[in-house]
Amino acid sequence: MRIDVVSIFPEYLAPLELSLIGKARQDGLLDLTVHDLRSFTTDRHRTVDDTPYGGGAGMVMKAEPWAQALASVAAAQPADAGSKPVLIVPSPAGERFNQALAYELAEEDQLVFACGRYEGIDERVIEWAEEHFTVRPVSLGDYVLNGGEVAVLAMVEAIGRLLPGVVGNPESLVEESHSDGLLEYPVYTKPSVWRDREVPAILLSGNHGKIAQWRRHEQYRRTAERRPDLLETFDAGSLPRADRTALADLGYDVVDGRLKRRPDSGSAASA
Ligand code: 6GU
Repeated sequence: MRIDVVSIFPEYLAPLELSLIGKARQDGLLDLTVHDLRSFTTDRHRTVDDTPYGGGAGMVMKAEPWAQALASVAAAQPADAGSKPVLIVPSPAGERFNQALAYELAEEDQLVFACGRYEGIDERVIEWAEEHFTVRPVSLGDYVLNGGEVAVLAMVEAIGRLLPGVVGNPESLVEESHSDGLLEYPVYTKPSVWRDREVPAILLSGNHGKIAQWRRHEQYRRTAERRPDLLETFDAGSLPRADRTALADLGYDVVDGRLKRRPDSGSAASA
């Protein structure tokens, strides 16, 4: 995969040289280039922003430097690419980033991230970019960051670790939070007793069927307690009886393949 990041703070992306993503770049699994937006300006002051039409606080990023930068990275499209590159515009006004979108974007040949600062980028750039890219404004969540750079660090890590060969043991991708629409079960390591706290006995039993069932039920318990919204969209169409019993204990019944919270059930956290 090829990734281009355009930013006025290229140094902000330095962590992408470290750890798993840094290793993936060294190994040639990920071809990532960070571009300085200011190098695409033509005036003496390397201006990237100006005051907003219509008035209001803050500054808006000018269209032309962005068009020059994006045209340049679009021209660098891999020769074997089958489609237009995807232009991801980090913005609190975008669609929500999640694990499903990470998997979807991990299939692309080229991703371009346009890091906005200030009050955002002149909207005409976004319209113009549709000619060269599939444009996707994307948000990490319902809060505001000063610019797209931190969001790009998060998204590149989430996407990059899904590329073949980046994570050493691909099985660890299967058993993690959100891979199956639920939160992950709790994990423990030695010693079996630590400051008078014991590891759940089932995990020491050697009974792998029982352990798998316990972990599954812990996933339901945690998800009901912390993220009940995830259970509303969870596909409960073909769950084993043991799963349905565990969910019933938490106050959820399966109705038409969906989980329905029983009105008379108490706090989801109590079971
Ligand atoms: Cl992707 N960008 C910015 N600037 N702020 C955010 C965000 C993204 N996601 C949440 N807040």
